[in-house]
Amino acid sequence: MPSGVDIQGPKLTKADFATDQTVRWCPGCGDYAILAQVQKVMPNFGIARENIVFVSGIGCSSRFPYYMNTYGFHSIHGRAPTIATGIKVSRPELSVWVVTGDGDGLSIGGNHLIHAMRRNLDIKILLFNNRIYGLTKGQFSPTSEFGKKTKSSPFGTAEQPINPLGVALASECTFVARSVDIDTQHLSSIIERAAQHKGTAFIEIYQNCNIFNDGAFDDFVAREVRADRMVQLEHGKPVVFGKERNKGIRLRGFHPEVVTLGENGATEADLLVHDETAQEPALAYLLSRMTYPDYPVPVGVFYRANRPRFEEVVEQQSIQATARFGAGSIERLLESGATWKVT
Ligand SMILES: Cc1ncc(C[n+]2csc(CCOP(=O)(O)OP(=O)(O)O)c2C)c(N)n1
Ligand code: SF4
Repeated sequence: MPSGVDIQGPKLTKADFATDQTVRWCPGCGDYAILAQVQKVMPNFGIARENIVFVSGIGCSSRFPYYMNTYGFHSIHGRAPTIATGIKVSRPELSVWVVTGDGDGLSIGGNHLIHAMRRNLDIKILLFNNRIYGLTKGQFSPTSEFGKKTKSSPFGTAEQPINPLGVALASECTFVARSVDIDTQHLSSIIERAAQHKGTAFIEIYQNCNIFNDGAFDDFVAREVRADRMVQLEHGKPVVFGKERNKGIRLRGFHPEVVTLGENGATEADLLVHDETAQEPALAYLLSRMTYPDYPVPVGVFYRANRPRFEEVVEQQSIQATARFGAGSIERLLESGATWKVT
C-alpha cells in the first residue's frame, strides 16, 4: 500500500480499474501499454477505488484519468502537480497520482512540477516522454533532440533538450526513476516501487507516439537490441549489461566509461556499483546523462531518499497552531492587524 495511505479496500482486479470510456488514443500508441501496467498493479495496493485520484493536465497522455476507474481530474495545462498538491494536503489519506507529458510537465508546467517535487508530497508522478507534442499534432517539445525537424521547427530545433531526470534530481525529488512503455515487466515493477515510496516519486516513461514521433526510442528499446543498448540499474549491484552480460560501466573520475569484462584487464570489481540511496545524487545525475550511442541507456531507480513530507509538516503546524491560538476564522484573519477601508 502506498505510504501515508491507510484506507484498506476490498480485493480488486485489473478489470475493476478499467472504465466504460472509449479510449481515444491512436491505435499503437505507447499510452495503452502504460495504462495496462497501471491498471495491473493498482489492485496490489489494496486501496478502494474511491480513495485513489489520478490528476492530469492537457495532452494525449493527460486523457489517462478517463480510463482509470478511480476519481480523477483532467485539469488545466501544466497544473496537475498544483491540483494534486491541494488534494494531498487537504486529504492526506488519499493515494494521489499525476499523469503528465513532456510538454505538459516540462513546458507550461515546468514551474509547477519542480515545486511539487521539492515539497516531497506523497504523490506519484508519471511523465510520459514521447519527445513531441502529440495532441496538438507534432510540434517539438522540451525533450526533443537538438536539431529535430518538426512542424514548428522546419529547419530543426535550436535548443538543447531537457533531461527530465536531471530536473527531478535538481528539484530534490526523493524518488527518481525511468522505465519504458514496452518493457511491461520493468515498468510495472518500477510503478510498484514508486507506490511504496514515502514521498514524491517521479518516473520518466519513454513512450512511443507512433503518429508524430514514431520510433523515437527504437535505437535502444527495440527488443533485439535492448540488452546491448540499455542497462537496468539494480541497487547494490555492479552496472553490467549486454546480451552476454560482459559489458559494464567503470568510473574514471566523474567520467563513466564502457568496458568489456576480460578485455584490457577489466574485471567486475572495477565496475561502478549502483547505490540508489547515495547521500548525494551526483551519481544518479551522471547516470541520467548517459545516452545512446555513447552509452547504454539506464532504466530503473536512480535515486531515493527519506525526507519530511509536505502534507505531514503542514498538518503538524496546523495542529500546533490550533492548540496555541484556537480554531482559525477567515473573518477574524481578514479583520486582524492593519486594515484599510477604500472609499
Ligand atoms: C494554455 C494552453 N496552451 C497551449 C495548449 C495547447 N496544447 C495542448 S496539449 C499541448 C502539449 C501536449 O504535449 P505533451 O504534454 O507532450 O502530451 P502528449 O500529447 O504528447 O501526450 C499543448 C501545447 C493548451 N491546451 N492550453
Ligand atoms: S498522437 Fe501520438 S501520443 Fe497522441 S494518442 Fe496518437 S500516438 Fe499517442
